[in-house]
Amino acid sequence: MFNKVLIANRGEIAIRVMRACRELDVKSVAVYSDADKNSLFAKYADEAYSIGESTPSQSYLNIEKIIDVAEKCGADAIHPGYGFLAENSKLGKECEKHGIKLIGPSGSVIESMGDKITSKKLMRKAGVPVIPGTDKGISTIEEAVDIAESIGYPIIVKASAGGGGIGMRTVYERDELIRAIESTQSVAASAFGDSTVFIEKYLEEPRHIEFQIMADEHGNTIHVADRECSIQRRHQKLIEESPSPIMTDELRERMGAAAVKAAESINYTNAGTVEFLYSNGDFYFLEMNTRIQVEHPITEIVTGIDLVKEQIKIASGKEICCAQEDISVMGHALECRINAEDPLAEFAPNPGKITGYRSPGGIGVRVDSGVYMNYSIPTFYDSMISKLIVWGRTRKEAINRMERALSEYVILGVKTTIPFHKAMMRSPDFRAGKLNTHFVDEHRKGIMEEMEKIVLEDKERVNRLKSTFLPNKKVAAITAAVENYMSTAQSQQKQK
Ligand code: MV4
Repeated sequence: MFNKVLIANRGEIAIRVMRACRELDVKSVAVYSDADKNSLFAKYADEAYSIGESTPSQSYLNIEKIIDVAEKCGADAIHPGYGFLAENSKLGKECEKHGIKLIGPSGSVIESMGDKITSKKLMRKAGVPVIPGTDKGISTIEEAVDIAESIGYPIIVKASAGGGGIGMRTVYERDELIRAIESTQSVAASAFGDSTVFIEKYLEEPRHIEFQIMADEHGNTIHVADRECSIQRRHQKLIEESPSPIMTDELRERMGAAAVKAAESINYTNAGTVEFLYSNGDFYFLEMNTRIQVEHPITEIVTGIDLVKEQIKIASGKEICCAQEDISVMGHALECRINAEDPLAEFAPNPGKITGYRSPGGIGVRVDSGVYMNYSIPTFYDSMISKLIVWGRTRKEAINRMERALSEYVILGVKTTIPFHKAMMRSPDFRAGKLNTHFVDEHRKGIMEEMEKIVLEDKERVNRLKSTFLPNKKVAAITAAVENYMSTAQSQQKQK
Protein backbone atom coordinates (compact mmCIF):
# COMPACT_ATOMS: atom_id res chain seq x y z
CA MET A 1 0.00 0.00 0.00
CA PHE A 2 1.05 3.58 -0.54
CA ASN A 3 2.57 5.55 2.30
CA LYS A 4 1.33 8.96 1.23
CA VAL A 5 -1.21 10.14 -1.38
CA LEU A 6 -1.33 13.68 -2.78
CA ILE A 7 -4.82 14.83 -3.74
CA ALA A 8 -4.62 17.11 -6.77
CA ASN A 9 -8.06 18.59 -6.24
CA ARG A 10 -10.14 20.70 -3.88
CA GLY A 11 -13.50 20.82 -2.11
CA GLU A 12 -15.70 17.88 -1.31
CA ILE A 13 -13.92 15.37 -3.55
CA ALA A 14 -10.57 16.15 -1.92
CA ILE A 15 -12.11 15.35 1.48
CA ARG A 16 -13.82 12.25 0.04
CA VAL A 17 -10.45 10.91 -1.14
CA MET A 18 -8.72 11.80 2.15
CA ARG A 19 -11.41 9.91 4.08
CA ALA A 20 -10.57 6.79 2.08
CA CYS A 21 -6.86 7.37 2.76
CA ARG A 22 -7.44 7.66 6.48
CA GLU A 23 -9.38 4.39 6.57
CA LEU A 24 -6.51 2.74 4.72
CA ASP A 25 -3.98 4.29 7.11
CA VAL A 26 -2.39 6.18 4.23
CA LYS A 27 -1.21 9.77 4.80
CA SER A 28 -2.95 12.44 2.75
CA VAL A 29 -1.48 15.60 1.26
CA ALA A 30 -3.57 18.57 0.21
CA VAL A 31 -2.44 21.18 -2.30
CA TYR A 32 -4.41 24.41 -2.20
CA SER A 33 -4.65 27.69 -4.06
CA ASP A 34 -4.76 31.15 -2.45
CA ALA A 35 -8.57 31.11 -2.55
CA ASP A 36 -8.63 27.80 -0.66
CA LYS A 37 -6.32 28.84 2.18
CA ASN A 38 -9.16 28.48 4.71
CA SER A 39 -10.81 25.47 3.16
CA LEU A 40 -11.85 22.36 5.03
CA PHE A 41 -9.94 19.97 2.78
CA ALA A 42 -6.64 21.70 3.51
CA LYS A 43 -7.30 21.34 7.24
CA TYR A 44 -8.42 17.72 6.96
CA ALA A 45 -5.21 16.61 5.22
CA ASP A 46 -2.22 15.33 7.19
CA GLU A 47 -0.09 17.85 5.30
CA ALA A 48 -1.10 20.80 3.16
CA TYR A 49 0.92 22.91 0.72
CA SER A 50 0.13 26.13 -1.07
CA ILE A 51 0.49 25.85 -4.85
CA GLY A 52 -0.20 29.40 -5.89
CA GLU A 53 -2.76 31.72 -7.31
CA SER A 54 -6.47 31.03 -7.39
CA THR A 55 -6.82 30.81 -11.17
CA PRO A 56 -6.92 27.06 -11.92
CA SER A 57 -4.14 27.31 -14.53
CA GLN A 58 -1.84 28.70 -11.82
CA SER A 59 -2.66 26.02 -9.24
CA TYR A 60 -4.92 22.99 -9.70
CA LEU A 61 -3.99 22.65 -13.38
CA ASN A 62 -0.29 23.29 -12.84
CA ILE A 63 1.22 19.82 -13.31
CA GLU A 64 4.77 20.98 -12.69
CA LYS A 65 3.98 22.52 -9.30
CA ILE A 66 1.90 19.54 -8.19
CA ILE A 67 4.59 17.01 -9.13
CA ASP A 68 7.15 19.19 -7.39
CA VAL A 69 5.15 19.13 -4.13
CA ALA A 70 4.62 15.36 -4.46
CA GLU A 71 8.36 14.80 -4.84
CA LYS A 72 9.34 17.12 -2.02
CA CYS A 73 6.87 15.67 0.49
CA GLY A 74 7.51 12.09 -0.55
CA ALA A 75 4.05 11.20 -1.85
CA ASP A 76 4.09 7.92 -3.76
CA ALA A 77 0.76 8.44 -5.51
CA ILE A 78 -1.52 11.22 -6.82
CA HIS A 79 -5.32 11.11 -6.88
CA PRO A 80 -6.76 13.62 -9.39
CA GLY A 81 -10.43 13.50 -8.25
CA TYR A 82 -12.82 14.73 -10.96
CA GLY A 83 -12.46 17.83 -13.16
CA PHE A 84 -9.13 19.70 -13.23
CA LEU A 85 -6.40 17.15 -14.12
CA ALA A 86 -8.59 14.05 -14.10
CA GLU A 87 -8.60 12.76 -17.71
CA ASN A 88 -5.45 14.71 -18.51
CA SER A 89 -3.06 12.16 -20.01
CA LYS A 90 -0.09 14.49 -19.55
CA LEU A 91 -0.35 14.19 -15.75
CA GLY A 92 0.01 10.41 -16.07
CA LYS A 93 3.10 10.76 -18.23
CA GLU A 94 4.73 13.23 -15.82
CA CYS A 95 3.92 10.99 -12.86
CA GLU A 96 5.54 8.06 -14.60
CA LYS A 97 8.71 10.10 -15.26
CA HIS A 98 8.97 10.88 -11.55
CA GLY A 99 8.14 7.42 -10.26
CA ILE A 100 4.79 8.49 -8.84
CA LYS A 101 1.69 6.29 -9.30
CA LEU A 102 -1.35 8.04 -10.75
CA ILE A 103 -4.56 6.67 -9.26
CA GLY A 104 -6.54 6.16 -12.45
CA PRO A 105 -6.36 4.44 -15.83
CA SER A 106 -3.37 4.64 -18.19
CA GLY A 107 -2.71 7.77 -20.25
CA SER A 108 -3.29 5.97 -23.55
CA VAL A 109 -6.77 4.82 -22.44
CA ILE A 110 -7.61 8.36 -21.31
CA GLU A 111 -6.55 9.65 -24.72
CA SER A 112 -8.47 7.12 -26.79
CA MET A 113 -11.68 7.61 -24.77
CA GLY A 114 -11.30 11.40 -25.06
CA ASP A 115 -11.66 11.19 -28.81
CA LYS A 116 -15.27 10.30 -29.61
CA ILE A 117 -14.60 8.78 -33.05
CA THR A 118 -11.77 6.63 -31.69
CA SER A 119 -13.83 5.45 -28.72
CA LYS A 120 -16.83 4.65 -30.89
CA LYS A 121 -14.68 2.71 -33.34
CA LEU A 122 -13.09 0.69 -30.52
CA MET A 123 -16.48 -0.09 -28.99
CA ARG A 124 -18.06 -1.15 -32.27
CA LYS A 125 -15.10 -3.48 -32.87
CA ALA A 126 -15.51 -4.92 -29.35
CA GLY A 127 -19.17 -5.71 -30.07
CA VAL A 128 -20.63 -3.03 -27.77
CA PRO A 129 -23.80 -1.51 -29.29
CA VAL A 130 -23.12 1.98 -30.69
CA ILE A 131 -25.55 4.58 -32.09
CA PRO A 132 -26.12 4.07 -35.85
CA GLY A 133 -23.93 6.45 -37.85
CA THR A 134 -20.33 6.92 -38.89
CA ASP A 135 -17.22 6.34 -36.91
CA LYS A 136 -15.01 8.35 -39.19
CA GLY A 137 -14.71 12.08 -39.80
CA ILE A 138 -16.91 13.73 -42.43
CA SER A 139 -14.78 15.09 -45.28
CA THR A 140 -17.25 16.30 -47.91
CA ILE A 141 -20.82 17.60 -47.94
CA GLU A 142 -21.82 14.95 -50.52
CA GLU A 143 -20.61 12.24 -48.13
CA ALA A 144 -22.60 13.83 -45.29
CA VAL A 145 -25.78 13.97 -47.37
CA ASP A 146 -25.41 10.29 -48.33
CA ILE A 147 -24.84 9.20 -44.73
CA ALA A 148 -27.75 11.29 -43.44
CA GLU A 149 -30.10 9.88 -46.09
CA SER A 150 -29.06 6.33 -45.27
CA ILE A 151 -29.59 6.63 -41.51
CA GLY A 152 -32.65 8.88 -41.87
CA TYR A 153 -33.43 12.19 -40.19
CA PRO A 154 -33.23 13.43 -37.52
CA ILE A 155 -29.45 13.14 -37.22
CA ILE A 156 -26.91 14.78 -34.95
CA VAL A 157 -23.55 16.25 -35.96
CA LYS A 158 -20.94 15.87 -33.23
CA ALA A 159 -17.37 17.05 -32.77
CA SER A 160 -14.97 14.15 -32.28
CA ALA A 161 -13.01 16.11 -29.69
CA GLY A 162 -16.26 17.19 -27.99
CA GLY A 163 -18.11 15.89 -24.98
CA GLY A 164 -20.12 17.49 -22.24
CA GLY A 165 -22.47 18.94 -24.83
CA ILE A 166 -20.14 21.35 -26.62
CA GLY A 167 -19.98 20.93 -30.39
CA MET A 168 -23.28 19.23 -31.24
CA ARG A 169 -26.08 20.15 -33.67
CA THR A 170 -29.26 18.27 -34.46
CA VAL A 171 -30.53 18.23 -38.04
CA TYR A 172 -34.14 17.46 -38.93
CA GLU A 173 -33.96 17.88 -42.72
CA ARG A 174 -31.52 17.98 -45.59
CA ASP A 175 -31.70 21.78 -45.95
CA GLU A 176 -30.15 22.27 -42.50
CA LEU A 177 -27.32 19.80 -42.99
CA ILE A 178 -24.61 21.94 -44.63
CA ARG A 179 -25.04 24.76 -42.15
CA ALA A 180 -24.98 22.33 -39.20
CA ILE A 181 -21.78 20.69 -40.37
CA GLU A 182 -20.04 23.98 -41.02
CA SER A 183 -21.05 25.45 -37.68
CA THR A 184 -20.12 22.31 -35.70
CA GLN A 185 -16.76 22.24 -37.47
CA SER A 186 -16.05 25.86 -36.64
CA VAL A 187 -17.15 25.50 -32.99
CA ALA A 188 -14.98 22.37 -32.69
CA ALA A 189 -11.99 24.09 -34.27
CA SER A 190 -12.11 27.01 -31.87
CA ALA A 191 -13.09 25.04 -28.74
CA PHE A 192 -10.85 21.99 -29.19
CA GLY A 193 -8.43 22.84 -32.00
CA ASP A 194 -9.80 19.90 -33.98
CA SER A 195 -12.59 20.41 -36.52
CA THR A 196 -13.33 16.69 -37.07
CA VAL A 197 -17.06 15.96 -36.93
CA PHE A 198 -19.16 12.81 -37.38
CA ILE A 199 -22.83 11.96 -37.85
CA GLU A 200 -25.21 9.80 -35.81
CA LYS A 201 -28.90 9.01 -35.72
CA TYR A 202 -30.45 11.48 -33.26
CA LEU A 203 -32.26 9.72 -30.44
CA GLU A 204 -35.09 12.08 -29.56
CA GLU A 205 -36.07 11.10 -26.03
CA PRO A 206 -33.28 9.02 -24.55
CA ARG A 207 -32.48 8.31 -20.93
CA HIS A 208 -28.89 8.69 -19.76
CA ILE A 209 -27.96 5.49 -17.94
CA GLU A 210 -24.37 4.82 -16.96
CA PHE A 211 -22.50 1.87 -15.47
CA GLN A 212 -19.76 2.06 -12.88
CA ILE A 213 -16.94 -0.27 -13.73
CA MET A 214 -13.86 -1.29 -11.78
CA ALA A 215 -10.83 -3.15 -13.09
CA ASP A 216 -7.67 -4.19 -11.29
CA GLU A 217 -4.19 -4.76 -12.68
CA HIS A 218 -4.61 -8.55 -12.50
CA GLY A 219 -7.20 -8.79 -15.29
CA ASN A 220 -10.35 -8.67 -13.14
CA THR A 221 -13.09 -6.37 -14.44
CA ILE A 222 -16.51 -5.95 -12.86
CA HIS A 223 -19.44 -3.56 -13.13
CA VAL A 224 -20.85 -2.00 -9.98
CA ALA A 225 -24.39 -1.45 -11.28
CA ASP A 226 -26.10 1.46 -12.96
CA ARG A 227 -26.97 5.09 -12.35
CA GLU A 228 -29.76 7.10 -13.97
CA CYS A 229 -28.54 10.60 -14.79
CA SER A 230 -31.29 11.98 -17.02
CA ILE A 231 -32.12 14.90 -14.70
CA GLN A 232 -29.73 17.52 -16.04
CA ARG A 233 -29.76 21.06 -17.35
CA ARG A 234 -27.39 22.29 -20.03
CA HIS A 235 -25.32 19.12 -19.56
CA GLN A 236 -24.94 19.72 -15.84
CA LYS A 237 -26.39 16.82 -13.86
CA LEU A 238 -28.67 17.87 -11.03
CA ILE A 239 -30.11 14.62 -9.66
CA GLU A 240 -28.75 11.09 -10.01
CA GLU A 241 -30.16 7.83 -8.76
CA SER A 242 -29.27 4.18 -8.50
CA PRO A 243 -30.72 1.95 -9.72
CA SER A 244 -32.42 3.52 -12.74
CA PRO A 245 -36.22 3.41 -12.29
CA ILE A 246 -36.44 1.24 -15.41
CA MET A 247 -33.71 -1.20 -14.40
CA THR A 248 -34.49 -4.90 -14.17
CA ASP A 249 -32.10 -7.73 -13.28
CA GLU A 250 -32.20 -8.87 -16.89
CA LEU A 251 -31.43 -5.41 -18.35
CA ARG A 252 -28.68 -4.82 -15.77
CA GLU A 253 -27.09 -8.08 -16.76
CA ARG A 254 -27.11 -7.14 -20.46
CA MET A 255 -25.97 -3.54 -20.03
CA GLY A 256 -23.46 -4.52 -17.35
CA ALA A 257 -21.98 -7.17 -19.63
CA ALA A 258 -21.63 -4.55 -22.39
CA ALA A 259 -19.93 -2.16 -19.94
CA VAL A 260 -17.48 -4.86 -18.82
CA LYS A 261 -16.81 -5.77 -22.45
CA ALA A 262 -16.13 -2.09 -23.20
CA ALA A 263 -13.61 -1.88 -20.36
CA GLU A 264 -11.94 -5.22 -21.06
CA SER A 265 -11.53 -4.47 -24.77
CA ILE A 266 -9.24 -1.53 -23.98
CA ASN A 267 -7.48 -3.16 -21.00
CA TYR A 268 -9.03 -0.58 -18.72
CA THR A 269 -7.77 -0.35 -15.14
CA ASN A 270 -9.11 1.46 -12.06
CA ALA A 271 -12.56 3.09 -11.81
CA GLY A 272 -14.46 4.23 -14.88
CA THR A 273 -17.95 4.91 -16.16
CA VAL A 274 -19.52 3.64 -19.35
CA GLU A 275 -22.31 5.99 -20.45
CA PHE A 276 -25.23 4.70 -22.47
CA LEU A 277 -28.21 6.30 -24.12
CA TYR A 278 -31.32 4.17 -23.59
CA SER A 279 -34.22 4.50 -25.98
CA ASN A 280 -37.25 2.27 -26.63
CA GLY A 281 -35.74 -0.81 -25.02
CA ASP A 282 -32.38 -0.45 -26.78
CA PHE A 283 -29.13 0.91 -25.35
CA TYR A 284 -26.10 2.37 -27.06
CA PHE A 285 -22.58 3.25 -25.93
CA LEU A 286 -22.21 7.03 -25.72
CA GLU A 287 -18.93 7.87 -23.98
CA MET A 288 -16.57 6.49 -21.41
CA ASN A 289 -15.45 8.63 -18.48
CA THR A 290 -12.01 7.71 -17.22
CA ARG A 291 -12.32 9.16 -13.73
CA ILE A 292 -14.23 8.81 -10.46
CA GLN A 293 -17.43 10.77 -11.00
CA VAL A 294 -19.30 13.30 -8.89
CA GLU A 295 -22.22 10.88 -8.49
CA HIS A 296 -20.18 7.85 -7.34
CA PRO A 297 -21.69 7.91 -3.79
CA ILE A 298 -25.10 6.60 -4.91
CA THR A 299 -23.35 3.48 -6.18
CA GLU A 300 -21.49 3.15 -2.87
CA ILE A 301 -24.76 3.44 -0.97
CA VAL A 302 -26.64 0.70 -2.84
CA THR A 303 -23.70 -1.71 -3.16
CA GLY A 304 -21.76 -1.01 0.05
CA ILE A 305 -18.50 -0.73 -1.89
CA ASP A 306 -16.12 2.13 -1.10
CA LEU A 307 -15.20 3.01 -4.67
CA VAL A 308 -12.44 5.46 -3.77
CA LYS A 309 -10.82 3.00 -1.39
CA GLU A 310 -10.94 0.41 -4.16
CA GLN A 311 -9.33 2.90 -6.56
CA ILE A 312 -6.41 3.38 -4.18
CA LYS A 313 -6.05 -0.34 -3.50
CA ILE A 314 -6.15 -1.18 -7.21
CA ALA A 315 -3.52 1.46 -8.02
CA SER A 316 -1.25 0.00 -5.35
CA GLY A 317 -1.43 -3.33 -7.15
CA LYS A 318 -4.02 -5.13 -5.06
CA GLU A 319 -6.84 -7.24 -6.43
CA ILE A 320 -10.34 -5.82 -6.59
CA CYS A 321 -12.49 -6.48 -3.51
CA CYS A 322 -15.20 -8.55 -5.07
CA ALA A 323 -16.20 -10.78 -7.93
CA GLN A 324 -19.19 -9.87 -10.09
CA GLU A 325 -21.42 -12.38 -8.31
CA ASP A 326 -20.61 -10.75 -4.94
CA ILE A 327 -22.13 -7.46 -6.06
CA SER A 328 -25.79 -6.77 -5.45
CA VAL A 329 -27.97 -3.71 -5.33
CA MET A 330 -29.92 -3.11 -2.15
CA GLY A 331 -32.69 -0.51 -2.07
CA HIS A 332 -32.45 2.84 -3.79
CA ALA A 333 -30.15 5.87 -3.58
CA LEU A 334 -30.69 9.45 -4.74
CA GLU A 335 -28.23 12.33 -4.99
CA CYS A 336 -29.14 16.01 -5.23
CA ARG A 337 -26.36 18.42 -6.18
CA ILE A 338 -26.64 21.47 -3.96
CA ASN A 339 -25.11 24.34 -5.93
CA ALA A 340 -24.71 28.02 -5.07
CA GLU A 341 -26.98 28.97 -7.97
CA ASP A 342 -30.33 30.71 -8.20
CA PRO A 343 -32.73 28.20 -9.76
CA LEU A 344 -35.30 30.97 -10.24
CA ALA A 345 -32.81 32.98 -12.34
CA GLU A 346 -31.69 30.39 -14.89
CA PHE A 347 -29.35 28.82 -12.33
CA ALA A 348 -27.08 31.87 -12.29
CA PRO A 349 -24.05 31.26 -10.04
CA ASN A 350 -24.49 32.86 -6.62
CA PRO A 351 -21.19 32.60 -4.75
CA GLY A 352 -20.72 34.35 -1.42
CA LYS A 353 -20.47 33.78 2.30
CA ILE A 354 -22.50 31.06 3.99
CA THR A 355 -23.90 32.95 6.96
CA GLY A 356 -25.98 30.11 8.35
CA TYR A 357 -25.50 26.39 7.90
CA ARG A 358 -27.15 23.30 9.28
CA SER A 359 -26.80 20.07 7.40
CA PRO A 360 -29.38 17.28 7.53
CA GLY A 361 -28.86 13.93 9.22
CA GLY A 362 -30.72 10.92 10.47
CA ILE A 363 -31.24 7.48 8.99
CA GLY A 364 -30.16 6.99 5.40
CA VAL A 365 -28.64 10.45 4.89
CA ARG A 366 -25.10 11.24 3.68
CA VAL A 367 -23.76 14.72 3.01
CA ASP A 368 -20.50 15.07 1.05
CA SER A 369 -19.44 18.67 1.37
CA GLY A 370 -16.45 20.92 1.75
CA VAL A 371 -18.18 23.90 3.34
CA TYR A 372 -18.93 25.11 6.86
CA MET A 373 -20.56 28.02 8.64
CA ASN A 374 -19.04 31.38 7.64
CA TYR A 375 -17.20 29.81 4.69
CA SER A 376 -16.95 32.00 1.60
CA ILE A 377 -17.54 30.15 -1.67
CA PRO A 378 -14.78 31.29 -4.03
CA THR A 379 -15.72 32.64 -7.45
CA PHE A 380 -12.89 30.83 -9.22
CA TYR A 381 -14.33 27.32 -9.19
CA ASP A 382 -17.58 25.50 -9.81
CA SER A 383 -20.58 26.31 -7.69
CA MET A 384 -21.23 22.98 -5.97
CA ILE A 385 -21.70 23.36 -2.21
CA SER A 386 -22.45 19.78 -1.37
CA LYS A 387 -24.01 16.52 -2.46
CA LEU A 388 -27.01 15.34 -0.50
CA ILE A 389 -27.32 11.58 -0.80
CA VAL A 390 -30.06 9.43 0.65
CA TRP A 391 -30.89 5.75 0.79
CA GLY A 392 -34.30 4.11 1.05
CA ARG A 393 -35.55 0.55 0.84
CA THR A 394 -37.62 1.58 -2.15
CA ARG A 395 -37.45 4.48 -4.62
CA LYS A 396 -40.52 5.95 -2.95
CA GLU A 397 -38.93 5.82 0.49
CA ALA A 398 -35.74 7.40 -0.92
CA ILE A 399 -37.73 10.27 -2.48
CA ASN A 400 -39.67 10.88 0.74
CA ARG A 401 -36.44 10.76 2.72
CA MET A 402 -34.83 13.24 0.31
CA GLU A 403 -37.79 15.58 0.85
CA ARG A 404 -37.30 15.25 4.60
CA ALA A 405 -33.52 15.83 4.37
CA LEU A 406 -34.02 18.85 2.09
CA SER A 407 -36.49 20.27 4.61
CA GLU A 408 -33.79 20.05 7.30
CA TYR A 409 -31.07 21.63 5.18
CA VAL A 410 -30.46 25.27 6.09
CA ILE A 411 -28.04 27.31 3.98
CA LEU A 412 -28.20 31.05 4.49
CA GLY A 413 -26.29 33.81 2.69
CA VAL A 414 -26.30 32.34 -0.80
CA LYS A 415 -29.07 31.15 -3.09
CA THR A 416 -28.98 27.41 -3.70
CA THR A 417 -30.58 24.71 -5.82
CA ILE A 418 -32.45 23.35 -2.76
CA PRO A 419 -35.82 24.83 -3.92
CA PHE A 420 -35.34 23.13 -7.30
CA HIS A 421 -34.78 19.77 -5.63
CA LYS A 422 -37.78 20.24 -3.34
CA ALA A 423 -39.91 20.98 -6.40
CA MET A 424 -38.54 17.92 -8.19
CA MET A 425 -39.34 15.63 -5.25
CA ARG A 426 -42.95 16.83 -5.52
CA SER A 427 -43.16 16.31 -9.29
CA PRO A 428 -45.64 13.51 -10.18
CA ASP A 429 -43.68 12.60 -13.33
CA PHE A 430 -40.41 12.41 -11.40
CA ARG A 431 -42.06 10.32 -8.71
CA ALA A 432 -43.45 8.03 -11.42
CA GLY A 433 -39.94 7.63 -12.86
CA LYS A 434 -41.03 9.06 -16.23
CA LEU A 435 -37.64 10.49 -17.12
CA ASN A 436 -35.60 11.42 -20.14
CA THR A 437 -32.83 13.93 -20.81
CA HIS A 438 -35.40 16.66 -21.65
CA PHE A 439 -37.21 16.38 -18.29
CA VAL A 440 -36.03 19.67 -16.76
CA ASP A 441 -36.64 21.70 -19.95
CA GLU A 442 -40.04 20.13 -20.55
CA HIS A 443 -41.22 20.58 -16.95
CA ARG A 444 -39.78 24.07 -16.65
CA LYS A 445 -43.09 25.88 -16.10
CA GLY A 446 -44.39 23.49 -13.44
CA ILE A 447 -41.05 23.42 -11.62
CA MET A 448 -40.81 27.23 -11.65
CA GLU A 449 -44.30 27.61 -10.19
CA GLU A 450 -43.59 25.04 -7.49
CA MET A 451 -40.26 26.73 -6.68
CA GLU A 452 -41.95 30.13 -6.22
CA LYS A 453 -44.23 28.56 -3.60
CA ILE A 454 -41.34 26.75 -1.92
CA VAL A 455 -39.17 29.87 -1.67
CA LEU A 456 -42.03 31.71 0.09
CA GLU A 457 -42.60 28.78 2.47
CA ASP A 458 -38.88 28.60 3.21
CA LYS A 459 -38.62 32.33 3.90
CA GLU A 460 -41.25 31.98 6.62
CA ARG A 461 -39.51 28.95 8.09
CA VAL A 462 -36.15 30.73 8.12
CA ASN A 463 -37.66 33.75 9.84
CA ARG A 464 -39.09 31.50 12.56
CA LEU A 465 -35.72 29.77 12.77
CA LYS A 466 -33.81 33.02 13.01
CA SER A 467 -35.68 34.03 16.15
CA THR A 468 -34.31 30.91 17.83
CA PHE A 469 -31.05 30.96 15.86
CA LEU A 470 -27.75 31.29 17.62
CA PRO A 471 -26.63 34.87 18.19
CA ASN A 472 -23.57 35.90 16.21
CA LYS A 473 -21.02 35.53 19.00
CA LYS A 474 -22.00 31.94 19.56
CA VAL A 475 -21.85 31.28 15.82
CA ALA A 476 -18.25 32.49 15.77
CA ALA A 477 -17.41 30.30 18.78
CA ILE A 478 -18.90 27.24 17.10
CA THR A 479 -17.05 27.95 13.87
CA ALA A 480 -13.79 28.19 15.82
CA ALA A 481 -14.61 24.92 17.62
CA VAL A 482 -15.27 23.13 14.33
CA GLU A 483 -11.99 24.34 12.89
CA ASN A 484 -10.18 23.40 16.08
CA TYR A 485 -11.74 19.94 15.92
CA MET A 486 -10.49 19.44 12.37
CA SER A 487 -6.93 20.39 13.31
CA THR A 488 -7.09 18.16 16.40
CA ALA A 489 -8.08 15.26 14.19
CA GLN A 490 -5.11 16.15 12.05
CA SER A 491 -2.59 16.11 14.90
CA GLN A 492 -4.03 12.87 16.29
CA GLN A 493 -3.63 11.33 12.89
CA LYS A 494 -0.01 12.42 12.77
CA GLN A 495 0.72 10.81 16.12
CA LYS A 496 -0.80 7.48 15.04
C1 MV4 B 1 -26.83 12.26 -28.36
C2 MV4 B 1 -28.18 12.52 -28.05
C3 MV4 B 1 -29.13 11.98 -28.88
N1 MV4 B 1 -28.75 11.24 -29.96
N2 MV4 B 1 -26.51 11.51 -29.42
C4 MV4 B 1 -25.00 15.12 -24.97
C5 MV4 B 1 -23.64 15.17 -24.40
C6 MV4 B 1 -22.79 14.48 -25.38
N3 MV4 B 1 -21.70 13.90 -24.72
C7 MV4 B 1 -23.71 13.50 -26.03
N4 MV4 B 1 -25.03 14.02 -25.86
C8 MV4 B 1 -26.11 13.53 -26.54
N5 MV4 B 1 -25.84 12.75 -27.60
C9 MV4 B 1 -27.46 11.01 -30.18
N6 MV4 B 1 -27.11 10.27 -31.25
C10 MV4 B 1 -28.48 13.31 -26.93
C11 MV4 B 1 -27.45 13.82 -26.17
C12 MV4 B 1 -27.85 14.61 -25.05
C13 MV4 B 1 -27.67 14.16 -23.73
C14 MV4 B 1 -27.06 12.95 -23.43
C15 MV4 B 1 -26.87 12.54 -22.13
C16 MV4 B 1 -27.32 13.34 -21.09
C17 MV4 B 1 -27.92 14.53 -21.34
C18 MV4 B 1 -28.10 14.96 -22.66
C19 MV4 B 1 -28.72 16.18 -22.91
C20 MV4 B 1 -28.89 16.61 -24.20
C21 MV4 B 1 -28.44 15.83 -25.26
